[in-house]
Amino acid sequence: MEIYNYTDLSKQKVKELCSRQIEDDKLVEERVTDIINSVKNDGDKALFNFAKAFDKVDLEKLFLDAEELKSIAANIPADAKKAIDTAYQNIKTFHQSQFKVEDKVETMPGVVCWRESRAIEKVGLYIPGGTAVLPSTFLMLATPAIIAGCKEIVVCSPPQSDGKTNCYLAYCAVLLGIDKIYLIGGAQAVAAMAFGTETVPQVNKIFGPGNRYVTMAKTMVQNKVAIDMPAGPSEVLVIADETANPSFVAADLLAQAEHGTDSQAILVSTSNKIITETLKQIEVQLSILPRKDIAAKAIDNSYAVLVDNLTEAMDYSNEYAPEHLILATESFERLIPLIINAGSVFLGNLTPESAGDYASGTNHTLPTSGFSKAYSGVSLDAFVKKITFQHLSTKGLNNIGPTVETLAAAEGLQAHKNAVTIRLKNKEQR
Ligand code: HSO
Ligand code: ZN
Repeated sequence: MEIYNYTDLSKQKVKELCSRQIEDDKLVEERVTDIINSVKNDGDKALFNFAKAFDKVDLEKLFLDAEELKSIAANIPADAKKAIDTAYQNIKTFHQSQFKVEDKVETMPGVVCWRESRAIEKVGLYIPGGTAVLPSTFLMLATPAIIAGCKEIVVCSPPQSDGKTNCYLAYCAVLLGIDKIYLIGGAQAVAAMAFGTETVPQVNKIFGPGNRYVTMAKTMVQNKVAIDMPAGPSEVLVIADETANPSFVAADLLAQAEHGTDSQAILVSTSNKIITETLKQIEVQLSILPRKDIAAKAIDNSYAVLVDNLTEAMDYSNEYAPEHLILATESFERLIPLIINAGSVFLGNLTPESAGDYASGTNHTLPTSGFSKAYSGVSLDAFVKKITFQHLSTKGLNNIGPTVETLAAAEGLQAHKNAVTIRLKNKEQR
């Protein structure tokens, strides 16, 4: 892990350090194009073939139904069941609190405007398999979808080698009342949900993380469906001052690093001592991690920055725009107003990112790769559209009419003007 001194860094170097390495994805793009076309042309048949080619399973059918899910879910260990129940309750409580009815506003006498939310009718949730199966992602995506009132929730996850799903995902489905999991992974799952097949319903918006193929597919189907956000490798930036605990900081950096070799774990500290001790702690803790090979590579791609003070640390963080920001300092309170760009923030020395990854209630589907400069993480809002309404009374029409007429005339749009004039003239119908 390289260490930089902030005062020695040129603006250009800061930019470089903050820019995420995006590989040339030409090959991925070509392959995903082929996959999308196959699913578009051959529907289910293509999905069975991809299951055989990529997941190495001969599927009899493309989904598990409620009965099958129930019987797989029965194998869940009691402690895992309890943990999922607790996480679900917290996620539900937090996302339910985001449900807000907005006030009607009278913008001028007789002109009333307001907004109402309506759930997106059909949503598709992608739950990754591969090196880590993530039941937590299932909870994070399905819970707000259910609260929002989405009518159809299509869940895709790659099949295991036995052609099933694991007991954790099956238990989540039972708990959430989701009666089907489609056994489809990768870009083909995204294509199936974007275009629909004989078995898989077409959806209006696709959510969920995934590998480069899934991400590329989501990018490519955007002229057909909406997506939650562009996704890149997961990342954390930890701001630590002398009140931080190096072993906690190291643990947080490693928690991020174990996600994938391309994950980034950045340490920004006001204290040289904290940096040195954290690096020592990383060595100690890394050596006994089951995913040490993955984590070690990610740590190699990461770095630490020594800054003069916490304001400078915040400047760096805002430029980096992390997915997760941990403020490992007792003075986190005064830093909150300085945060401009971050997906989700973890305050103080006792708040690990893992809490938000699993169970505190906040969503873990967050903007990566600097997109926290412009995107929010997934929340209830992501599953609804806001529709605006307006009503003009006679008084309202009289009040606003001349303004509209003048503006329509200025734009040379006579029909627009007429739509008002005809009403203003037609007094008896008002
Ligand atoms: N840190 C990941 C979410 C996750 N962590 C799932 C563990 N399981 C992206 O925010
Ligand atoms: Zn995580």
